[in-house]
Amino acid sequence: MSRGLFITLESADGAGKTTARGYILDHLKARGKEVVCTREPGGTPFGEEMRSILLHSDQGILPETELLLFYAARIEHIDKVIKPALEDGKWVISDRFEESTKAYQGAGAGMSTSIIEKISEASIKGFVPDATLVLDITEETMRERSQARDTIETVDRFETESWQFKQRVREYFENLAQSKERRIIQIDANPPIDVVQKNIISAIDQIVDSR
Ligand code: T5A
Repeated sequence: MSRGLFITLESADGAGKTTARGYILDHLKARGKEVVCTREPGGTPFGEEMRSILLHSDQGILPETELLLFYAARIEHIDKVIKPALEDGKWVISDRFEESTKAYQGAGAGMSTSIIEKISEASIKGFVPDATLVLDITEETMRERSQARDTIETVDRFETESWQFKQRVREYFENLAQSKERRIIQIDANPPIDVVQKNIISAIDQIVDSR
């Protein structure tokens, strides 16, 4: 049996990853793939507990603690969910993965790249996705979607960060989307949902057909 493929979705808040994960799942199933859908932070019972702390704790978590918690949850996620599924020949779609740490804790919160790289190397040891779809949105789209979506009840710790923080995160993903790295696929996530869906499905078809 051939190994499955690990595909991640990355973006600033509210660009459409969760929506995309749903139709990618349907499309891959229609193309005969067994698929595991997962997310970060989360993906395991431990990871979901960490998610609740990371997104909603009011205990004033230090940036270093936050960074280590994201990687702790990621180690569990890779070991207990992602690798076993891939070895079983399944395709794994994750709503966020390591690029989110580089964007939010790195670019957003200002943790140094070298510290993040050292912790990454010590914990997940160079495990990278086979493909990363980066949903690229402009500042204008980000403002429109966040106004339409955010209420006091639904916002998490990261969504209450300053606009400058959110801009640094968005710019990280904008630069990543333009990277020449082979696994990176840029998706313009500004148009209406049906247009974005068509482009994402076309990118997924290219990945399937290249296997
Ligand atoms: N985080 C995470 C870190 O800081 N470090 C890390 O290492 C990791 C892994 C996770 C938070 O944790 C942080 C980042 C995050 O702040 P989350 O809930 O996973 O939180 O992240 P969000 O991006 O906030 O998730 P959302 O569900 O809010 O956004 P999505 O998934 O990108 O967007 P989606 O699909 O839910 O769509 C949002 C809304 O926009 C509409 C949808 O219908 C929906 O209402 N929409 C569109 N509207 C118009 N046109 C389109 N093309 C649209 N696409 C979607």
